[in-house]
Amino acid sequence: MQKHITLGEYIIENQKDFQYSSGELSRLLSSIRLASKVVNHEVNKAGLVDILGAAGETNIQGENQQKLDVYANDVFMKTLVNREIVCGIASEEEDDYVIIEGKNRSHDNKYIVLIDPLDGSSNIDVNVSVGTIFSIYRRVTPIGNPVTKDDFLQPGNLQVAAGYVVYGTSTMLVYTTGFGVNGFTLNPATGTYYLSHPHMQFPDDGTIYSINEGYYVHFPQGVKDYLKYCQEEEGNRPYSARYIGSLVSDFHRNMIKGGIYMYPTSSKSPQGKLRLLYECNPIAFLAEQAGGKATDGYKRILEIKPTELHQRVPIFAGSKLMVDKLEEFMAKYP
Ligand code: AHM
Ligand code: MG
Repeated sequence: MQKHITLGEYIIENQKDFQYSSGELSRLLSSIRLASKVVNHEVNKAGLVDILGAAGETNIQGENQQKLDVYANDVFMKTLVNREIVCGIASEEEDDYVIIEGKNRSHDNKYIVLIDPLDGSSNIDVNVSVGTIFSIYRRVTPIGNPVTKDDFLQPGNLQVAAGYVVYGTSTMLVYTTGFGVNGFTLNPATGTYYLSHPHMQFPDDGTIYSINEGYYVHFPQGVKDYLKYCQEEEGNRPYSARYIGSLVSDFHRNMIKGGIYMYPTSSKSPQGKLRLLYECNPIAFLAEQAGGKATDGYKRILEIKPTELHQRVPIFAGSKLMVDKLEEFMAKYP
C-alpha cells in the first residue's frame, strides 16, 4: 500500500535540508499549517453569513463578526506570536511591521514573516477561491535586539521559505524551502494535510494567460503587443484567457497547467497593484523553484531591492517560455 505522507511528517523529515536545523523553521512552518486550518474553517462558513450575521454585526451566539481578512490576520499573528518563534511580522493588514519578543522578553528568535493573510478577499462574497501568501527570512540585524526595517527590506532571493494556502474546491498548502515545491491537500474530515502534489513543476510552455484585460487601454505598449500575440492564430495560439482575480488561484492553476499570470503597471496604478514583499516575492520564489520564471517585465522579481514595506511592483510569473516571450515584447519599450 502506498504510504500517505502528512505535512507534519514531511516538515520534520526534511528539517535536515535547512542550513541551521535547530528546528525553529520547522516549528514556524507547523504554526502556519495550524493557523491555515483555523482560517480554512472560517472561510468555509462564509456563505452562511446571512444566517450567522455579517461582518460588524453580532451573530446568533452573541459573538462579534469580523471581516474575514481581519480575522485571518488575527489568527496568523496570534499563532506566530504565541509560539514565540518569530522576531517580527509584517502583514498586508498592518500599516507597520510588528516587533515580537521571544522568551523572557528577549529578542533572540531568528525568523521574520511577511504575510498576506487573505488575498483576493473580494472573492469571498461570491464563493470564489481566496488564499494566504507567506514569505520567511532569517533576520539580518544581530540577535538580542528588536528587529528593524532592514530585516524586512531584504531582496526576495534571500527568502528561506515561501508558500501559499489556496482555499479552493480543496484547500491546499504549497510551499518551498528552496528545494523544489510541494503541495499538500487538506482532508477536511480529519484536518490533516497530505502530500498530494510532490515536486510541482511549471510546464516550460503553456497556453493560458491570466490578466485583467478590462484595463487594456491603461497597459504599457509592450503588454498590449504581447496580448495581441497571445490572441493570434498560429501554432498553439490563440491561448486561453483565464482570470479568477485571486492571485493564488490563478498562479496555482497556471503552475499545474502551464500559463502566465500578469499584473502590469498601468496608467491607473503606475507601480502595479501587487505588493513586492508579501505577494510578488513569495510567488516569484515558488515560480523559480518550480522551474518557472517571474519578472517585473525587465528583471527578476527576486533581485529587486525593496525600499518600502508595502511597495508595489508589476509582475509577470509563470511558464518560462511564456515569460521569456513577454520580456521580448517589453524590451522593445525600455
Ligand atoms: P488584495 O490583496 O487587495 O486582495 O488584491 C490582490 C488581488 C489579487 O489576488 C488579484 O490577482 C488581484 O488583486 C486582482 O486585481 P484586479 O481586480 O485589479 O484585477
Ligand atoms: Mg493581497
